[in-house]
Amino acid sequence: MKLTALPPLLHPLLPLFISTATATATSFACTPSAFTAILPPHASVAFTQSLPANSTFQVPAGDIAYPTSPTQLRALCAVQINVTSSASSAFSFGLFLPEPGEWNERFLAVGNGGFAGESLHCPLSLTKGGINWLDMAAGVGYGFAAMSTDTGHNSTSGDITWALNAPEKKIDFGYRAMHGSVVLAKQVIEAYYACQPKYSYYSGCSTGGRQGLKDIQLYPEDFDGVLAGAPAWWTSHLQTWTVKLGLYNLPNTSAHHIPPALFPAIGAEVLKQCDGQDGLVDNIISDPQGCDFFPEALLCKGNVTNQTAQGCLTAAQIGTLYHIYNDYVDTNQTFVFPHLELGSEAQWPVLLGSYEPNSLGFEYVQYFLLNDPSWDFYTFNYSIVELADKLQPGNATADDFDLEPFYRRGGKLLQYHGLADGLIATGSSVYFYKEVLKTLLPRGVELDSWYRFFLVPGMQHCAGTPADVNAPWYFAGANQAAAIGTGVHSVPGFADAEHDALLALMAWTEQGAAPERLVATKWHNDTLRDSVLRQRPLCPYPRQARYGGRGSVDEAGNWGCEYIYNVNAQYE
Ligand SMILES: *[C@@H]1O[C@H](CO)[C@@H](O)[C@H](O)[C@H]1NC(C)=O
Ligand SMILES: *[C@@H]1O[C@H](CO)[C@@H](O)[C@H](O)[C@H]1NC(C)=O
Ligand SMILES: *[C@@H]1O[C@H](CO)[C@@H](O)[C@H](O)[C@H]1NC(C)=O
Ligand SMILES: *[C@@H]1O[C@H](CO)[C@@H](O)[C@H](O)[C@H]1NC(C)=O
Ligand SMILES: *[C@@H]1O[C@H](CO)[C@@H](O)[C@H](O)[C@H]1NC(C)=O
Ligand SMILES: *[C@@H]1O[C@H](CO)[C@@H](O)[C@H](O)[C@H]1NC(C)=O
Ligand SMILES: *[C@@H]1O[C@H](CO)[C@@H](O)[C@H](O)[C@H]1NC(C)=O
Ligand SMILES: *[C@@H]1O[C@H](CO)[C@@H](O)[C@H](O)[C@H]1NC(C)=O
Ligand SMILES: *[C@@H]1O[C@H](CO)[C@@H](O)[C@H](O)[C@H]1NC(C)=O
Ligand SMILES: *[C@@H]1O[C@H](CO)[C@@H](O)[C@H](O)[C@H]1NC(C)=O
Ligand SMILES: [Ca+2]
Repeated sequence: MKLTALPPLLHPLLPLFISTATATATSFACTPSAFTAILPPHASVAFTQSLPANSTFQVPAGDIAYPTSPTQLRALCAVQINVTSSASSAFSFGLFLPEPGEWNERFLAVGNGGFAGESLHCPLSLTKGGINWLDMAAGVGYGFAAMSTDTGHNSTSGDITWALNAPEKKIDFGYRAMHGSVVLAKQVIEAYYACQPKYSYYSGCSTGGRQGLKDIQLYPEDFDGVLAGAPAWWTSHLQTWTVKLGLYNLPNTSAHHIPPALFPAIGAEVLKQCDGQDGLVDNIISDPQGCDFFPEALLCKGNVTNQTAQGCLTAAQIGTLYHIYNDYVDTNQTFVFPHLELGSEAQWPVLLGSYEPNSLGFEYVQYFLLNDPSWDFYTFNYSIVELADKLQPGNATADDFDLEPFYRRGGKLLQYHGLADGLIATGSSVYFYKEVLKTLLPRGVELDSWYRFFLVPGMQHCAGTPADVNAPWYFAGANQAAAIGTGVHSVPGFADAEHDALLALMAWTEQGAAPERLVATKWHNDTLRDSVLRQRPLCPYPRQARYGGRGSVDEAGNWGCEYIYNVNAQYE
């Protein structure tokens, strides 16, 4: 903020006001001692770093979960603060504080996790411990003072061994590190800029989605607006379903095992049958829940010597398909977890391994639930789910559907989930939305004015789309900028509230402009962002995008949002 160019004696009061503001803004040096002076005793400064415009922030060597260094930053002060949370636990958080003149006067907390769409074999980041500098950097691109916490442990995704006999660390992961970091970050921001942020936002996907929902359930005052993608909200069921799902396809010596080499053939058959059932043959399954799929079309005919070459399945393998595409229902017809969607096959190798279920399932049981590393996943049964529900280690599950306090304080919630997500069943987001609806509608609290949920046809977990589908998936959701570059924020070329979900959330929160639709973008090459391949509207659930029948199917303007059923009709 350069104020020296202003005429010094324009108004007798003006120089006084300006000099005060300047003094406050610049008197707070980006040094450990300046931050230490304002922190409570249980918090300490790990480091500070002052970066000029267009810098690269070198991620500290220890952050093994988020090693990628963000580039092309605004001028800012980076600070990491360590916080003692109990006698046996601590967490850290990072803050990027744009220079006062670069600050948009708003706070953004970003979440952890996020299958950033880089690799099919990169597992769901449920427990990743580390500061998510890259998502913070995307926030800085808008001018936010951006914060991320390491949730109190240091691990890559898929590694839950840190949780063994560590109940306090589990609580940090469950909710305490996020809330504690939010509270302290707001204090630091207020001291640094000598004013409170006008609005506080949250953006997170996967575990990040869970963190956002958990936070507004426990602390409705924390955020004015929350963007929650593919939330891993149902910890006690999601992790145990992950074991159950993996076991459907094991052991690999059994007749019912489907080798991952056959997944592409299954995906191709699903696409063939379901693509047109949504009304438009375009390689995108826009309504997998409405598709009538006939798996027996995949049966091997006659003597097959090489199944992979034929791309066909045995009757026993078809049985496994039925398990995968059906809800997990256990004793007494108890619904445990929804099924993977038709169209999710490209991500199946993550959870449907060839020798064990994903570690996010069985390590959750071993280290998070039972504190017994010797537990054998082949002994899994429903009693494990019941135990998880009973113990709820770390109180991680975000299943308080009474979001009325958040609604009453004026909060806005924007949730989304990819329909080709192979890591967290899309139906779990639908279930969450419906549970909130069932909790609040009977009290006369409609959802449409403050909570909207968008399904994203063809999008995988948080980001990305299979190469043969090429569905528009980019709308600046959590982790998405990081998936296409290290210096990216918003939607390059379309930085507006229609194409950018975070800007949409801000317009809704600050101007009351509810998102009637979002427009998702697919470039020919997303990392180059060379030219737009197609754009499509995403519609507030349960509306669905419908092609109007005229003009290019790749232009969002030729599509509308249509109700399948109108849950809010009585209020409109
Ligand atoms: C802060 O926490 C990080 C991560 O646990 C650790 O590497 C660092 O040594 C800590 N710094 C201080 C000053 O406690
Ligand atoms: C920003 O830095 C990059 C290298 O990281 C450089 O290529 C580019 O020219 C710089 N832009 C400006 C405006 O300085
Ligand atoms: C995290 O753990 C790895 C080893 O697993 C270590 O190399 C790294 O320094 C640790 N980071 C921090 C911040 O403690
Ligand atoms: C399949 O193979 C068996 C033995 O190799 C043979 O007896 C049978 O006729 C074959 N069936 C068909 C339909 O080719
Ligand atoms: C079966 O077919 C696949 C795909 O065509 C090929 O890669 C593989 O080598 C074949 N296996 C055998 C045993 O011939
Ligand atoms: C299932 O229902 C029966 C009969 O109501 C009951 O006795 C039993 O405890 C139930 N089992 C579980 C696991 O809830
Ligand atoms: C099959 O599973 C066993 C462990 O049960 C594993 O050692 C082996 O590598 C697996 N084979 C394949 C082809 O994945
Ligand atoms: C389920 O697993 C538990 C723990 O391994 C075991 O005690 C119990 O007998 C099992 N129940 C059934 C119905 O198999
Ligand atoms: C978990 O939540 C329950 C219910 O809200 C509460 O009674 C309990 O104290 C919480 N436990 C922890 C460790 O926060
Ligand atoms: C996009 O462009 C980059 C850089 O040229 C290239 O490495 C990558 O393979 C391209 N991706 C696709 C899907 O063509
Ligand atoms: Ca279609």
